[in-house]
Formats: sequence, C-alpha cells, structure tokens
Amino acid sequence: MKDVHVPRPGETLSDAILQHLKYSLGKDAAHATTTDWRMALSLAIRDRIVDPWFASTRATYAKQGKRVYYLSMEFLIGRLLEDATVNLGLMDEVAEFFDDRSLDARMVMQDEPDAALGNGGLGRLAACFLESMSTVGCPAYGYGIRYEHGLFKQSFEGGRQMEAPEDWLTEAHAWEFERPESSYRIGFGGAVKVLGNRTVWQPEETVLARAYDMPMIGWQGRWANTLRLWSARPETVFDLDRFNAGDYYGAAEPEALARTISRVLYPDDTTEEGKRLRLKQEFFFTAASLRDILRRFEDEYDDWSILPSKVAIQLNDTHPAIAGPELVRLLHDEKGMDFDAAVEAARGCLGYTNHTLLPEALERWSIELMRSLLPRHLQIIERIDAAHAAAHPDRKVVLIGDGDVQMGPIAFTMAHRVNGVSALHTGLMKETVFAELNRLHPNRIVNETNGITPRRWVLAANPRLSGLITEAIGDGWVDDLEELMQLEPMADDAQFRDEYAAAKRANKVDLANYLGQQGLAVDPDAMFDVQIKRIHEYKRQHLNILQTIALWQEIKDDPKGDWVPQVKVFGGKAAPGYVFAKEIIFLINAVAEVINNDPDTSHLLKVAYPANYNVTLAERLIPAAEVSQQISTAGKEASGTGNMKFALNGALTIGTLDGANVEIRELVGADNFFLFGMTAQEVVARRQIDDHAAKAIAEAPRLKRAMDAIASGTFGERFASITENVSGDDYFCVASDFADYWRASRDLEVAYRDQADWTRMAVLNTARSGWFSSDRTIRGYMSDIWGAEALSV
Ligand code: CJB
Repeated sequence: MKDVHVPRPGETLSDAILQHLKYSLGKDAAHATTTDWRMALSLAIRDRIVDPWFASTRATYAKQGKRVYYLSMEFLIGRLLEDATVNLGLMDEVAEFFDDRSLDARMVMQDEPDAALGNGGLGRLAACFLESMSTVGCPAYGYGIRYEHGLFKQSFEGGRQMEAPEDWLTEAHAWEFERPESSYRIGFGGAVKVLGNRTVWQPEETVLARAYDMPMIGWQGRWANTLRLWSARPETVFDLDRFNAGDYYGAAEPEALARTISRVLYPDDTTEEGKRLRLKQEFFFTAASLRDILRRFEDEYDDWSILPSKVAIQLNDTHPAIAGPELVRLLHDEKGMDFDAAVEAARGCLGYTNHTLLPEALERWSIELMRSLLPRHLQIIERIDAAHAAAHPDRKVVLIGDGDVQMGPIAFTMAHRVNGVSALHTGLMKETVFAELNRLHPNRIVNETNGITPRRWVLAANPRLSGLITEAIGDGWVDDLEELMQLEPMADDAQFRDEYAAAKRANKVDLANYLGQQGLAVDPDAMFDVQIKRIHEYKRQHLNILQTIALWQEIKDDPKGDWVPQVKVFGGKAAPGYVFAKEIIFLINAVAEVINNDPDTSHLLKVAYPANYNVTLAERLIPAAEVSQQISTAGKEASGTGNMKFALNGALTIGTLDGANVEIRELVGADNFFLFGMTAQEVVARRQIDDHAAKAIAEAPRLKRAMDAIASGTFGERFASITENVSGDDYFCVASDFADYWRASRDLEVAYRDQADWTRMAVLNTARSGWFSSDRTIRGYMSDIWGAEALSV
C-alpha cells in the first residue's frame, strides 16, 4: 500500500481520513467498503504516529541512551488500530466521525485482521511489553519473525478441533514499513576454516533476512518504539537454468525453501525435519537481530568494550538462546575481540527470561543437528562449556550432555541475569530446574512478575468500566495503575457499586448477544464463569468440565432447587499434535451439546465454547466475566497473565496457589479470592502415594458419578483416554483436587447470591490489581536487568 498522503499541519483527523480514502485508496465515501474506511482511518492514525516515532529515535541518539532489544519468537499483537487510537486519545473523535456517517467505529476497527504471531501467554506478554516500553519511554526494539501464517484458525466439526491456516498478510493492513535496505545474509551448515589466526565459518546455504518495521506507540503518543520483524528471502529468486530446461517446479525451489523459514509460526516439532526448521527459524531471526544491533552500535561508537553499557538484549524464553554463541562468534570471529572478552561482553548484554518449568519445553538439540546447521556455534558452546567446567570443578550441569545441546543451561550461563515470571515460579526455578546453576551463580536469578497493559485490557477493552473509574478518580490510573487504590473506599458506596454492577451487566448483555449470534442463547443474569487459555493438561480444563458435569447431575436430581444459573465459557486452542488436549476439547463440546439441550436444566446451566479464541475474543470475554477460572496444578503455571486481566476487570478468581495467582490473592485479599487445591509441595508429595487418583475418586462420589456418566456414553463417545488418565496415573492431580474444587465452586455460588457483597469484592479486585500493570514489570526489568533509563522526547 503506497501512502501518497502528506499530513498538513492543522489538518483535522476527519480531513485526514477523507483525504486517505480518496488519494491513498482511490475511493469516494459513497462507495467505500468497511475495509476502505478501516484503511483510511489506519493511515490517518499512522500519520500521527510517525512524528513521535522519529522523535523517539532522535532522542535516543541525542542522549546516547542504552537501547533494549527484546528477542522473541512470538508477538501476539492482535489488532493495532484501536490500541493506537486509544493511546493517541482520538477515540471520541473517531467515533464522532463514523457516527456522522451512520457507521459504527468499532465495527470499522474490528475489520482489522488479528495478527496472531504467537501461541499464547508468552507472545501476548511480549506484545504488552512493547506497549509498556513505549509508555514508560524505554528506548527499545522488539525483534521477531514476520510469519506469513500466524497461529492456525480453529473451528469445530462434530465437536472436534479443525485447523486451517491463518492468513493475516493477505488482508490489507497499514502498520508495516518494508525496509529492503535492512537485509542480512544468514548462513546455515557448511564448514569452519582456520585462516591464519582467524576462525571463519563458511556456510553452505544462505538466505536473506529482510526487515519490516511496525511503530509501537505508547500512552498519549509520548514515545514510540519499533517492532522489527524479519522475513526470509532467497538469495537467488529463480533458477533460470532449471526453468529453461523445462523444470518449472525445480526452478522455483530455492525461493520456496528460503521462504519456508518465515512461513509459519512454530512448525510441528515432532519430526526431525520439523526440529531442523524450528532451529533454523530461531537462528534466522536471532542472527539477523544481532547483526542489526551491532550495526547500530557501530554507527555510534567505536569501542566494543562499552557494548554492555549501550545494549541490553533480552531473550524471551530459550527460543533465541543461540544468541549467546552467535554474539560471541560475531564479536570474536568477525570483530576480532579476544574470546574470553567476547564471552564477557555477550554476557553483559544478555538477559534470559524463563517462562516454564515443564521439562518438555526446555529446548535441546541433538549434537548432529547442531553440527550440521551451526558447526561454528557448536565449537563455541564446547569452549564455553569447558571454561565453565574449569571455573567450577564440582559442577554437575553441562551445556552439552546426553547427546544434546542444552539450550536452557546455555541461556543461563550466557546471561548476566535470569528471571522467572512470578514469585512462586522464580522460587521453584531456584529449587528445581536451575538449582545447580543457581548454586554456582547465586545472584543471577531474579524475579519479575508479569504484567499486562491497562491501555488495551481496561481502557480499550472495557470502556464502560474505564469511564466509571475515570469519573470517580480521574484518568491518572491509565499510566499509573496503582491509583486504582483510590477506588477502595468506594467498594462500600452503594451507588458506586450499582454503577459498577451496571457496567458489568451491560458487558454481559453484549457477550450474550454475541453468543446468541453464534446460536447459543444465554441469560445475561446468569453467573458468567470463564476459562480461556491454551488447552493443556496442566491447565486442567478437564477438571472444570468434570465439575460442570457433576453440577449438571445435581441440578437434574433437583431441578426445582435453589440454583444459581450459570454460563460456563471455555475458549482456547490445542496444539495440532497434542492428542490429549484435542480430546479435552471434544469432551467439552460433547458435554455442551447434551447440557445445552437438556430441557430440565438448560435454564440453569449452559456451556459455551466459542471457536477460534484469540486476542479479540479475549477482549470481548474478559470485561463480561464474573468468575475467572485459574485452576492449574500448583507448580505448573509459571505466572499466567489472563488471571491479572480478569481481576482488573472485576472477575473473582477461583484458583490454586500457582503462578501469579499467589500474588493476586495476596493483593486483592484472601477474602476476595476463592482458593482451593493442593500447594506445589503437596502435589509433589501426593504423587508419591500409590493409587492417589483411585483413592481420591473413592472419596469423591460426585467425581465418580461424573466419570461414570462419561464412561457410559452419556456424551456420545466414551472418552476413555481422559477417564483412564484421571483414574490412573493422573499426573496433574485432577482427582485429588476435585473435592476441594467442588467445595470452592459452591462457595462461589453462595457468594454470588449476595449481589451487593459480590460487587463489593469485584470492586476490591479492580482497586487492588494496579500492581499488575506491565509498566511496573518493565520498570523492574529496566532497573534489575537492563540498566536502562527512561527517556522522553
Ligand atoms: N508460556 O505461553 C507460554 N509458552 C511457552 O512456551 C512457555 C510459557 C507462558 O508464558 C506466560 C508469560 O510469562 C506465563 O504467564 C504462562 O504461565 C506460561 O505458560
């Protein structure tokens, strides 16, 4: 899309939109489609971002500020137009503009494709961080991959998950600036040669990494950073010889092979080829980013020894962990720095965030794979490993062991700070996966509890609540979220509570209408209970659905009883190769089918599972939620961030002592949080008991009855893999936590009956969740890890 429109000083937003419609899109208002309007608006908004964006870059140069580089395989940015409009304070003007033309501004904004360049929490955290880094004025770049296809689109067929490719780039969008001049040649394979006193890697295959930039504007447009995504291109676009010989497919092969690298988010890594591609993706974007970082440094400075004082590089999980060895290679092999000094400089720059203790998620690559793709890096890792062994003769951790290159320990040894994402998770990191490395490097691990951006997750997503808050305490909360504390006394103010409850009710009506459009009628006065996140055994959606079945059975026993009507909402995708998770999805849909069509109970209990959960759907569900399900097996959820979004939007949590739930409960108060389940330590002990699941089932007749119903075919299939798992090994302790979960769920219902008191608790959740702003998290990283200072334009 060519932008031919030059904004003139004094031009109103309305003029700018109309100008773009005419001159950039070649349409007049009478014939404009929703997409035309959306593009015209986007371009008009984009024009207003460019100046602050340039000014931020200039300010960083002028002040020789330290820059932060956030390397992440995922940026789950979702839609950008509404975010940018809200941050520029232009929402009212935009709404008025479309009102005047009998169009709905929100509908226009919702025409934007939802950029799903991430899988879940890790990618969404990266997106919140980009916004917060701009809001607090931290000079920063996000670096990632410009996937042609983001996370697959989910649909249900007969209750089963179907996957279709996502295609965001085929739809018009306004945010990218292609930078053909910023291209780097990235190599793979080949040989390592020693030429004189230099070691030279001569790759056999190369691809080009081409940059695409998106501006990321902070609150009130005070600062804007860049998200730079790399797209893979072939060096030879076309093999003319093969084409001339009649081999038309073969002629296009080099291009197809190169482009595969940035084609899709997270290819299936269950096959060797899949693993190879995944490692290629990781090296591709990491290497391009590092070259870009060093190029920018060299433009300004000529002394490599000051690199760590000017450059902070954060590794978002182990995916970019090859950055350590690659930075050493660049500094030593290419810039001529002494090897040990290169290692020190690299470590001075690098920080590593761990996001999970699940052993299967800590990446490792076979030595053969590493040797065939990155032979020089393997040598460098061996040398760093040897130095580490020499410095710590009693060490038990190795960087290369069991035939694999261990990316977790590599990230740890190559970083000056390693952080966990909640207090509990950081503690467990020290005690479990990184116990040995923590012993050797006792001050390296720090905690930075996750956060979320209030601009998107309250101000934009929940305008009713935002308006109420601003009326009550002014708008200072938007970039100083702890100001929400001023709402605390209003929890006891009946009028405020009524207004707060009215905002929630209106959000529920919106959601009820949305579900209605999808064919499910729900009562907006029912209790809205929501569990939205990736489908995973440790997140225990199956615990929730078992509880739902048990509840349905009790209601059916006594349909005239005094029940709290409720809607159980599920949302989330399962990895395409994760058979058990897909079975959980199938079970939820099968249960929904039966329960929703049961004439005895359907006025009291409904199960909703809207397909294709994504950022946009989250923005719809969270403001309408009253109950937030955070029920992972304790010790397994590193932090969670959905839990924070719900609490802030006034949903009460039913949850375990896991991840950031612990901190949420401490802050909102134990009385305003529905706790259940074993602690992380108790879970570990419980697993030692023989037949712990069978014993738990024997003591929980409701669970037994629910499992029997499944096994007897009440929901069509018999779902043997699920019932056998829960009654067998039950690693995630669904059976053992069931009874207490049931108890907490009933406590919730009792509490819900007293609406005034419920709203009081909800207000307290909002008032006391201000600490979970990602602005606070970013300031923590800046002071504890990056040593970076906020600048202003
Ligand atoms: N997480 O989304 C992912 N993907 C991974 O591969 C590993 C972890 C999640 O990261 C979030 C952000 O830190 C956490 O809140 C969440 O608990 C964790 O599962």
